[in-house]
Amino acid sequence: MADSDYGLYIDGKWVTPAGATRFSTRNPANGETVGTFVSARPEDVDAALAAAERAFPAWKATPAPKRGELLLRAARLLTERKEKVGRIVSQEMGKVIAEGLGDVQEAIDFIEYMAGEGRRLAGETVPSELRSKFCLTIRQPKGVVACITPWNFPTAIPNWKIAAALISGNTVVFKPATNTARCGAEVVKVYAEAGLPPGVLNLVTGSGAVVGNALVEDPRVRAVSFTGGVDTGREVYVRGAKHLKMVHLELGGKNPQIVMDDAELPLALEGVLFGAFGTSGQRCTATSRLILHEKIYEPFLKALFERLDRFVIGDPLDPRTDMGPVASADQERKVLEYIEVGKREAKLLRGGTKLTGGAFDKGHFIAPTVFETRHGTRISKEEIFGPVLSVLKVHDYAEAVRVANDVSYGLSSSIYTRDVNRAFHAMDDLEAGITYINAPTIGAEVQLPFGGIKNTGNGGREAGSAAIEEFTELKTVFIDFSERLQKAQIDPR
Ligand code: UN1
Repeated sequence: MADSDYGLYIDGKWVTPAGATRFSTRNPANGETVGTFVSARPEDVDAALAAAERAFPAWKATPAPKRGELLLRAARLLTERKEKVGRIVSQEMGKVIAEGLGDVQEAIDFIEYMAGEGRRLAGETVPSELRSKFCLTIRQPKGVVACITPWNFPTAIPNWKIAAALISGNTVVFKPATNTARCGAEVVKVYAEAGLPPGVLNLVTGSGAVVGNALVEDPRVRAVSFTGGVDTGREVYVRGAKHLKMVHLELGGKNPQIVMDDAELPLALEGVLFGAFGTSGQRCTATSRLILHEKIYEPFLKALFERLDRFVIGDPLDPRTDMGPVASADQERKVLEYIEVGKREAKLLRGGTKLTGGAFDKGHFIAPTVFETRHGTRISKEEIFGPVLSVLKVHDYAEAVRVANDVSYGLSSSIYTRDVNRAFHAMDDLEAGITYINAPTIGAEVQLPFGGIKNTGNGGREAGSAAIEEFTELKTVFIDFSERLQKAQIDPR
């Protein structure tokens, strides 16, 4: 097998089950094959779950700082391979190489952060209402957990989940998105080579319908951590609910960047270019709405178009490229459909086409697209997940906030203003899990919680120390050393 052909990783071994069918991933910039993978069947998922279940007691019993040492080793290996894996990210997913390397760096950052968490995993101690009684909480792993991850951050997001799950003492079955399976497999390789005991982390590649559902439905899986689209997320939640399991969801966004009339306009311009067209708009945190104060509306758009005219679209591996393709044929179709919707209900100001001719013909390239629209149109409310920006004109701050908040999602948000009081108001007023002041909607750092409100999820947070909450059970312990029966709430006060 070539080194771009991968098996499943089950119980500490790379395996290609007899009779397995394979699928391949393709470079969205040129259609070349990036890797081939096993389409796991229900019996393969079963083997992975059995291995994870067997490995759990010993992994739970391993002191958390020791688990942390293994994570640190994985982080070092990934650091050594950053260049190689970053290129694979760009080849398989299409983001430009600086972002491919950034994806891997985000993975490294988070593994290192979680390695340190092995020396904390803190509970709390709380006073008792009774004498000679001690009350505390400890964190315990949940057991076997399933990590189901998307293609847009194909090394970072798997690690947000895997590293947090592992440091907490869980064992993991990991299903990466099918179109970035090689990135997923490269992540697993790093942990395997770091010396993780067999069964602690298992990789099952394949479709959501077969592999994803089998994981979500299996009673051995105590928690599911899923990042992806809102429709699939809802289905995962409902399936998991039948088994009363904890389902953590990170879903979509329709993230606004507000630019007030007192904003530093060149800075706000750089912000929206990065926020809207970085990763070809395929971040949950991408800026998909630009809410402009009417006083700066015309000059701001003029400056935006001047910059877009010089935007370089093309080969993601060329460091001069500003924007690569969208990630797949499916994604291209979906984005182009939305562009058609936009043409009917709004005014197209820039782009609006698939790019063709020369090297573009082999890939899924879409021109950076800007619509002028009124609030309430589909393109201004639904997640598109592509390089499509809706521009909305507002009269004042109150209207900006009203428009910003009037969507079903609430992940990221941003305001550019030099008025410090207004910035603090925005911090409170914007309905989102993340608010940036004078910075774009993308680019969260791993040591802070990541997640959103409304249809962006179901209340949980990833990253930061919140990640530990996702993957642990909180146990309350009462230690009575009074040597008599004490009755809380009943004994005389
Ligand atoms: C995502 O798109 O789901 O904050 C993750 C950011 C990145 C992570 C995005 N650090 O834009």
